Amino acid sequence: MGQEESTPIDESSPPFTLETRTVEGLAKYIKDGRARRIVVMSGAGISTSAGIPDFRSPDTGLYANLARLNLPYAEAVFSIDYFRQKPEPFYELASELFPGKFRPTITHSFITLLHRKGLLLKHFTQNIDCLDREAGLPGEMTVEAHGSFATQRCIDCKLPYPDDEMLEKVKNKDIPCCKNESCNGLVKPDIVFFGEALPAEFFANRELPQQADLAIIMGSSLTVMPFAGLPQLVREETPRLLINLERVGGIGSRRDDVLLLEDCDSGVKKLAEALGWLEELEEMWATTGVKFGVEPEKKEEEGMRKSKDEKLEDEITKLTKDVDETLLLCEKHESRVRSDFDREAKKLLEKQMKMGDSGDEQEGDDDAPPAAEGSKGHRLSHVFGHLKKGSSL
Ligand code: CNA
Repeated sequence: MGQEESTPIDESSPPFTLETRTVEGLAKYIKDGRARRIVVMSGAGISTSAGIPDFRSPDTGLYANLARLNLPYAEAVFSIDYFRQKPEPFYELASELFPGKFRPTITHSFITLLHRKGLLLKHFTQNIDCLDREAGLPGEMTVEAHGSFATQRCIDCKLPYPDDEMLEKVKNKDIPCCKNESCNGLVKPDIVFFGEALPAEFFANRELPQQADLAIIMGSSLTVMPFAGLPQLVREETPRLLINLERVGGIGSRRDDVLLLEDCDSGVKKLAEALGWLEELEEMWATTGVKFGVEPEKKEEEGMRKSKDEKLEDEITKLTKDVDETLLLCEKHESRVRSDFDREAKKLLEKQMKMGDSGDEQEGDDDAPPAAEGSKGHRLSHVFGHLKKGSSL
């Protein structure tokens, strides 16, 4: 496999297959039904947000953090010769990485979504963590190029070892040995160590990238051969999307290469959004959290939406109550003012009637209601029409 031209494509050079070399251009290509055989190629970077370190990221990568295992060199933990002599460091690591502890990422769910939409031709992965299976992707859709923790066997006689017993051993950091007592060889998960051949399945499916009408490469440094050669097998006119923190493997040098140099999870969300699949993807990913005690996000969202509606309703009820109370207060106030007024008016009337009887003329009481201009005898009759007819104020 020759080394791919790595010079980035000249921006001014137009794409051949896509309308634009962008996520939107890719989404249109998929929505137009032109991508029906998608091949995904993934590496450790799709699982880092689940909490599993990759190998080679400086500081956070596994190789940068193996000092505690006292290895002669970092890769020794995955060397079959070293394992034969000293299996303990591998089992120390295995107890940390064993499947069941980690929730799949939204990127794993995106691969499952491609499959459910009938668009996934194959998922090639270098990962050994089985998180794609945990995200609901059927085992036969993935080529685990470097094997996985899913099964295990004796490294000498190859006798398979039971899953439940393996789980117990790994939990207790015990070293499992062959069930055949005459063999008693070391048992190892079926992950490919340095010095071991790749599974036959890898070679049997190696032609698939040539049949693809879209390749999505995610979270790999594309440094481990022969896996690293797979993107080059994709036909020249077939679009390739790289979602990775860094540019790798010469991707970005072809006319239909699209680069999203960022976190895998945010990259797949961008693509899903451009496709109009984001809600569906998030709902699918939410289901993977149940096992880990994470409430499905959709429910949370619904809850949030509901409580927003409820809050609005509460607000309206409160406002209505306030208005009612204010109106009631106004009515009470009006009726009190009115009755005070009536009382005063009545007092004034009686006084005036008395004065009328005695013939005295007297200026209005200071406390009495104001008199209408120019009126004397009928000052308040237009207001107090309910008072005794024929009476004058
Ligand atoms: P690697 O060589 O460690 O490279 C990882 C790549 O992913 C690098 O280019 C990183 O920049 C990039 N990356 C890291 N995090 C992210 C992220 N969140 N978003 C986007 N990009 C990111 O790993 P490869 O898979 O390329 O190397 C192959 C080895 C790694 C295989 O043999 C695996 O078995 C092995 N491995 C697997 C796992 C796992 O199963 N989860 C973990 C660690 C190593």
